[in-house]
Amino acid sequence: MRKLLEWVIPLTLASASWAQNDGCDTPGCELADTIFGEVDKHPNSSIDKGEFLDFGRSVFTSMDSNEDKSVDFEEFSTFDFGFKAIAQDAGRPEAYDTAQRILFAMFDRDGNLSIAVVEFEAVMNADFHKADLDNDENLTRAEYLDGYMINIAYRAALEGQ
Ligand SMILES: [Ca+2]
Ligand SMILES: [Ca+2]
Ligand SMILES: [Ca+2]
Repeated sequence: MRKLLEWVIPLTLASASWAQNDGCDTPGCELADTIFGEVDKHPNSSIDKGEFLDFGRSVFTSMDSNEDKSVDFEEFSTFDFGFKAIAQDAGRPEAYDTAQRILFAMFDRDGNLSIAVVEFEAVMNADFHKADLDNDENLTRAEYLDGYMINIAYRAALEGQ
């Protein structure tokens, strides 16, 4: 638990510094930007909650390779948006592994070492609202890049901030 807290505080600080940066100038940010384009099914440059949760469901299904409706750490760590290659290129594979463990622990709210569908959806829901700074039920590109926990965690790992 102590380890988790040591991470969360720098993550929060990193997130505040990114909020002033609307340009994308790192591979991690560019990848997050590409994913934003995938989630935004009706391209209007913001993601509504339906799009966000639909995307979450398809990610959950992709991760759950043995189709038992839960995701264990092995399944979770095998799935990769592309951040892993960037971490390897940047010589930061250990930081990436740590970020994955932290994210897994966040999703696994009851700590039974597996993520159930309800846990996953509850966290997606909470993360959407955390990122939606103006509470308009839509995530703009900036809100998504700077406020969504997954992006913050992986980018912090990749960029060493
Ligand atoms: Ca599974
Ligand atoms: Ca669980
Ligand atoms: Ca918003």
